[in-house]
This record gives sequence, structure tokens and C-alpha cells, in this order.
Amino acid sequence: MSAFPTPLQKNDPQVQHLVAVIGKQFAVQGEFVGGGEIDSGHINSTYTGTFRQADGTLRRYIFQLINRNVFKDPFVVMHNVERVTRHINDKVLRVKKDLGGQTLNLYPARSGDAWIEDAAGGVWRCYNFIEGCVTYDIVENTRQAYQAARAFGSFQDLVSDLDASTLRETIPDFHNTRKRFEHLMEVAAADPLGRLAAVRPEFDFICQRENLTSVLLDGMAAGLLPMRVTHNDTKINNVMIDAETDEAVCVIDLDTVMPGLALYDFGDLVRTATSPAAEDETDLSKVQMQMPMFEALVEGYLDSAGSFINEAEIDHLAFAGKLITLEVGIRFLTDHIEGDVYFKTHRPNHNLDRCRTQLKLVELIEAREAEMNAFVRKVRRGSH
Ligand code: ADP
Ligand code: GN1
Ligand code: MG
Repeated sequence: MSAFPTPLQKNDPQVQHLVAVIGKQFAVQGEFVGGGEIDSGHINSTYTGTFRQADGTLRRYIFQLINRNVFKDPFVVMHNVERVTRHINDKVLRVKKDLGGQTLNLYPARSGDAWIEDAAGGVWRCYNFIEGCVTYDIVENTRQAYQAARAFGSFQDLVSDLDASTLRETIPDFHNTRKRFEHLMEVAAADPLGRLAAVRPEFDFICQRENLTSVLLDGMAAGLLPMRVTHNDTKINNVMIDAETDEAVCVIDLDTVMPGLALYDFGDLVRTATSPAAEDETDLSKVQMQMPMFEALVEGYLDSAGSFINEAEIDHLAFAGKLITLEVGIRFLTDHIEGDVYFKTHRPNHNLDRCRTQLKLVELIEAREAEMNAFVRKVRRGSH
């Protein structure tokens, strides 16, 4: 029996036990042979479980514990995820007549529900494991950037006819940058752990850019930027990329799919795909805004979303990259000052380190924004 290409299995007995206990409550077939933890996301707890089928082959599944601190109502999250996965699967099936590539599917619990609740009240779900693919925390080449952007544009297209009123808001005001800014002001005023003094430069950097936080909200209020059903968490490790061909196969992490601006999705791609440095890199000289990556994102996104997004949206593509990077910088700094209550952290000052890379990237985008806008204009002219 051949091993799987990605080394996900860890021999931690606690993880093995956990996955075995959770796994048997879902309608997955076969005998449990092992489990492992995946620690790339900042929010949920994600595990993989491998099961031997009657014919001897191995099949993997994802078991995920929804973060209840972040998602106050996990059943609302499950409602949306069920709606979205069903919509996409029905549509792909109608158009392609088979599920050809791979799409994300929920496996129900043996009880018939789409989730299980553990003894501690934790809500778990089970997905098919998207095989043959990897996720990248850092993009390696422009092909991956192009593919990821095209995949998120296609995703927006796929959910464009999903009745937004049937989706619930899983995190209120998720991308309301102005409210994120105001929340930072409140947390800084309270300064519960006395951390503000040491982060004055970062705090001041953000305050100097307060005027940016309302730009897209104003565009929305003026009717220039339409609300659409969007993904809202398009960081690069939320798209599964074929390990051999670098083709984007499937968009994952659907917990924040809800009405939003297309620009939030494009902006987060810029944030996570243009720099060769890790989000928590402490050597800030490694943070870069790589123009070829930005160009590939624009091309990939316009290839799939260009037919439905409007002129005002296109005009703000580069700006959205800057804004979402600033927004996530604001969120990391807020969490640092508040005492690391939201994002998972793995070392002291982890959120502060993350904040610093974001603010550095904002600065680099500012320095090249005119060039970025010129590229967008060039592509737009070419497509007319
Ligand atoms: P979080 O909300 O914590 O970011 P994700 O849903 O993004 O959780 O999952 C974390 C990681 O687990 C992803 O970046 C990806 O590497 C892996 N993963 C999640 N779902 C799947 C899946 N269906 N198939 C394969 N890997 C997955
Ligand atoms: C979180 O879940 P994950 O790791 O894909 C966060 C995003 C942030 C991102 C920063 C629900 O994304 O909003 O942009 O971290 N997700 C949630 O890396 O808050
Ligand atoms: Mg994720």
C-alpha cells in the first residue's frame, strides 16, 4: 500500500485517539488507521483521519472543530457551509455532469446531522480530503498566484446566483475596516495588559491611515461597489493547489462566505500572495511587494471575474490590497493588545510579529501603488 504524498500523519497518541473517537461518529466507511493534526489555519482545529476501505485502499477525511470563540454560533456557520457546498456541487454537476475535479463535501454524522457535538459542546464537521493537492502559506511562483486568483474569481462566479438572503452573517462586520479601526481604538484605550506603550510605532502608523478605512464603505454607500456573495477569507492557504501541475483545484475554508465586497477577496490575495515572507516573519527586510505576483493575481482574477465586476471595482484592485493588509494589521495589533484572544498564537508576541509584516507590506504597496494601478489599467485596456 503506498503512502500518501503529504506527510500529515503524526504519531501523537492523543491526536490518534481524538480522531478515532470523532471519526467514528461520522458516516465514513472503513477501519481507522491513523490521524494527524494540520496546523496551518489560525482559527479552527483541523485533523486528518485515514481509513482503510474493504478493498484495502486508504481514504482520508478532514475533521474540523469549529472555533466557538470566533464563531459565536457554529450552527449558523454550518447552515451557510451546507448551503454553499450544496449550491456549488449541484451547479458543477449540472454544468459538467460529473464532479470531475474535486469539490468540498460535508460527510454527515451517523445521527443524520451535518455535525457532531462533543462532550465539551464543541461542534465538529467532516469533509472529504482534497487529494493530490497542497496549500501554500507563501506563493512560490506566478503560476500559483494566477491560479489562486482565478479560483477565487470562479468561486465568486459560482456563488453569484446564490440567494444572499439565505445566508446568515457568521461574523458581523467582518470586513468593516472602519469598525475594526474603532475597535482598536477602544482596546488601546483600555490597554488591559499594558502592552500599548511598546507598540506605539505600529499604533501610530495605523492612526495615520485612518482615512483609508472608510473608502470602500463609502463606495458601497454611494452604490458604486455592489454587495455580492463573497468568500471573505481568500488567504492563499485557503485554496488547494494540485501538487504536480500547480492548478488550483478547490477553494476551502467556507466559514465566512456571506455578503461582502468582491474587493475584500481580491485584497486578501494581494496581502497573502505578493510577499515572499511568512506572515509572522520577524526579519522585515524579507517582506516584499513583488510586482510579478501582483500582475499574476490581476490577470487570474480578471480572467474569471472580469465578466461580472464593474469599473469601480477594477479601479480599486490595488487599493483593496493595501486596505485589507492594513485591516489584518489592525486585527493582529488589536489581538496583541487584548492579550491574544482571537488568533491562535504559538509564541510570545506572535500577533505583534504578524502585525509588523502587514504594516511593512502596506508601506511597500503605498510606494508602488501608482505602478500597480497602471498595470490594472493596462490589462483593462487590453481586454476591451
Ligand atoms: P482555518 O479556518 O483554521 O484556517 P481551514 O479550513 O482553512 O481552517 O483548514 C486549515 C488547513 O487544513 C488548510 O489550510 C488546509 O491546508 C487543510 N485543509 C482544510 N480542509 C481541507 C480539505 N478538505 N482537504 C485537504 N486539506 C484541507
Ligand atoms: C484567519 O482561518 P484562516 O487562518 O484562514 C482569519 C482571517 C485573517 C487571517 C490572517 C475567520 O484566516 O480573517 O485574514 O487569519 N479568519 C477568521 O492570516 O477570522
Ligand atoms: Mg484557513
